[in-house]
Amino acid sequence: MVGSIPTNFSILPWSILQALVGMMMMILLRSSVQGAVHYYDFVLTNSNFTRLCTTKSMVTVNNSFPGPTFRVRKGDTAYVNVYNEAPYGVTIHWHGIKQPRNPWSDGPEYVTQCPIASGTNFTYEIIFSSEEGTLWWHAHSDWTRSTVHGAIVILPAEGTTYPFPEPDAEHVIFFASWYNEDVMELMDEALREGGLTTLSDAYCINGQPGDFYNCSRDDTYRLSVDYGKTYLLRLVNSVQNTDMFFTIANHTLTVVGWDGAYVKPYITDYMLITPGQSMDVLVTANQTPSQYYMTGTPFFDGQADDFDKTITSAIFQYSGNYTPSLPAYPTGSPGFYDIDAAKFFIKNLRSLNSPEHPIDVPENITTRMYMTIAISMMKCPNDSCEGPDGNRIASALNNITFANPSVDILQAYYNNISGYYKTDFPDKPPHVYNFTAASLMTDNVTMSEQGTKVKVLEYNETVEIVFQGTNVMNSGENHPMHLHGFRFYVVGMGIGNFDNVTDPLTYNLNDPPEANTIPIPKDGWATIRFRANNPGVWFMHCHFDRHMTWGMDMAFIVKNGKTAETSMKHPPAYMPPCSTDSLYGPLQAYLQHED
Ligand SMILES: *[C@@H]1O[C@H](CO)[C@@H](O)[C@H](O)[C@H]1NC(C)=O
Ligand SMILES: *[C@@H]1O[C@H](CO)[C@@H](O)[C@H](O)[C@H]1NC(C)=O
Ligand SMILES: *[C@@H]1O[C@H](CO)[C@@H](O)[C@H](O)[C@H]1NC(C)=O
Ligand SMILES: *[C@@H]1O[C@H](CO)[C@@H](O)[C@H](O)[C@H]1NC(C)=O
Ligand SMILES: *[C@@H]1O[C@H](CO)[C@@H](O)[C@H](O)[C@H]1NC(C)=O
Ligand SMILES: *[C@@H]1O[C@H](CO)[C@@H](O)[C@H](O)[C@H]1NC(C)=O
Ligand SMILES: *[C@@H]1O[C@H](CO)[C@@H](O)[C@H](O)[C@H]1NC(C)=O
Ligand SMILES: *[C@@H]1O[C@H](CO)[C@@H](O)[C@H](O)[C@H]1NC(C)=O
Ligand SMILES: *[C@@H]1O[C@H](CO)[C@@H](O)[C@H](O)[C@H]1NC(C)=O
Ligand SMILES: *[C@@H]1O[C@H](CO)[C@@H](O)[C@H](O)[C@H]1NC(C)=O
Ligand SMILES: *[C@@H]1O[C@H](CO)[C@@H](O)[C@H](O)[C@H]1NC(C)=O
Ligand SMILES: *[C@@H]1O[C@H](CO)[C@@H](O)[C@H](O)[C@H]1NC(C)=O
Ligand SMILES: [Cu+2]
Repeated sequence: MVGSIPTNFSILPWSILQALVGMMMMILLRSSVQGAVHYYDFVLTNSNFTRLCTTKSMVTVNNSFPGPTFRVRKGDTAYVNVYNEAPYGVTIHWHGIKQPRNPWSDGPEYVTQCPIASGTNFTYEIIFSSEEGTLWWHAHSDWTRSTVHGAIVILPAEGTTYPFPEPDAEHVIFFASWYNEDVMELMDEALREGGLTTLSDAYCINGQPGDFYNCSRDDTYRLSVDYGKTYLLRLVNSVQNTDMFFTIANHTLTVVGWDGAYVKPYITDYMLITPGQSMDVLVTANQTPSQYYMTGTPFFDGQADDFDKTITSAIFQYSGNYTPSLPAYPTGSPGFYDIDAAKFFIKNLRSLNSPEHPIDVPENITTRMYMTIAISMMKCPNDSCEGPDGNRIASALNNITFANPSVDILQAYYNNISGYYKTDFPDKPPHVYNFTAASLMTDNVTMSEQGTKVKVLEYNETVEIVFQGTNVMNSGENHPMHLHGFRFYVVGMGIGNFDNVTDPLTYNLNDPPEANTIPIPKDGWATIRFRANNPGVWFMHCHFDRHMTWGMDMAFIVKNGKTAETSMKHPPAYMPPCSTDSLYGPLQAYLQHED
């Protein structure tokens, strides 16, 4: 077959051959410059799954948990037609993908769209730009992220390579939570009663809890490896409310990517990955052929001690002939409360900052924000809620508890409809107090104000946000803050109250890592910078779902620039209408009226 090609070509006249070669060149150029276009169908349905000896019906994409992984190259475009056959409205977010000029397909419910109603479909246009590595997709409505999620693999553009030796193979390692009960019912109950939320029953790796749970051993995820080969593992954490440590017994890990950007290779025995983050790591199968546990153990730094204290596992299994013993268990896995191990890991991530992967850290800042992060409370009628003193548990950024509007902010902004949001999100906390004091229980600190407030930015502004973790309600813990529409540089991090004179002197402007989700240290601060060069409406929130639902959210509106290329794209012909059967929308509206 191959030999016949030149023969066929030789009978063509020279000019036609030239034209053909020209056309092929053009196609090649087009595909390397503009990227390929992919089409996918996602079908959201309810179906039965059994874990821990419990069978329940839950919503997934294409009956799979986790859902399908899709693979693209840097700069490609994907169209995903989502058919919602679930019994309630759902939206999908393309986590970490900047979506230049295209907030219409970003996905957070009531921020950029209303839910796709049951029985209808909506097509997302996903525009890949500078992202390279591993990102993911997940539902961004109610708590459906728990079962509606999957990985996105973004390979280097055609003609380019990884900044490390080509791995022999690659695999996705996806962390999620498993609840024996229906997560929508758990959410309904938590919001109705205003108290704490139910903990998960298990964590999973690639949909399986693993060997340390009942009724799970037969289905533990096994990764088969060959001695001497190097594997690229693409980790994603979609756990609902818990950070995870990841370890492989007897194997060293080399972290090379974080949130769809490369980092300087960092060699370690364990990793910390928070909900919302994705990380790429190389591991070489260079140990005695045997079986080794890969474990996901929770990391918790709060005071309430209310987290799922179980361990998920999978098996790193060498191929070949050997007498299998019990898998080796990691000895270097940090303890559940090992705050120093967590800090040490984060501190060691640095951007690659090479000629092929340069960075561009904003230096002249035009907008500075200082933003407190707090667990808080709101009053309930007759003090009838389950939080302290009959109050409703809430959370806030700069004392504002975000409320979902009934019409999404993007639509209201684009069509100039007033009444759904205000533009007065504060640049700093309304009161300065000792944010990290040991006891912060007085009403003037614990009670937050509910509202739908955004911060408006001019196109191309350079933004710096100092996040200040607080101990309000004596509930200090780390919060994985996630920004849509951008990737930011993490230029600084520290413990205690931010000092605006001495702390900036510690900033790393040379090789700060780029990310979309960063854990703000417990009773500490972190500084991020980004350039507001993506017009649209972009959500920012804690990636612990219970905190997000309680109101630890805000949004940016980035105005259009002066040209068409610096302005939002026009909306697609169809956006889901804002009158749906979503549980959260009406429920929250009801709560607001009740107060
Ligand atoms: C999902 O399922 C639909 C219908 O069975 C199928 O056409 C589609 O290709 C599947 N999508 C993916 C991403 O696997
Ligand atoms: C799902 O599980 C429920 C309860 O175990 C059962 O009643 C139902 O028939 C199952 N549905 C399907 C499609 O298997
Ligand atoms: C719904 O799906 C059909 C194909 O099944 C497609 O023609 C139509 O464009 C989709 N509608 C939206 C809004 O995506
Ligand atoms: C397994 O089941 C036993 C007996 O029902 C129970 O005591 C134990 O807590 C369960 N273990 C886990 C990890 O769920
Ligand atoms: C794994 O490491 C432990 C601790 O260093 C060692 O005792 C054990 O023999 C190793 N296991 C294998 C299978 O090499
Ligand atoms: C920052 O502003 C100063 C003074 O306006 C200017 O000299 C400098 O070039 C700017 N730096 C960058 C990186 O834009
Ligand atoms: C609050 O309590 C009063 C007196 O018991 C009762 O009349 C009223 O209906 C209650 N309000 C709500 C919203 O439950
Ligand atoms: C704030 O509270 C912390 C924790 O109690 C304490 O160590 C620190 O000294 C306090 N700072 C100030 C300025 O009072
Ligand atoms: C709250 O009230 C307490 C006690 O009256 C007071 O010491 C504290 O300064 C107040 N804090 C704020 C932020 O107003
Ligand atoms: C937050 O706002 C509420 C309601 O306006 C107010 O009572 C409280 O003092 C504020 N808290 C802080 C810490 O500013
Ligand atoms: C945005 O700012 C950068 C740096 O100052 C500048 O190079 C660029 O031209 C600006 N872009 C637009 C569209 O104004
Ligand atoms: C620095 O912090 C102090 C007190 O915390 C405050 O008064 C001052 O306005 C801040 N300066 C800037 C430039 O934000
Ligand atoms: Cu949080």
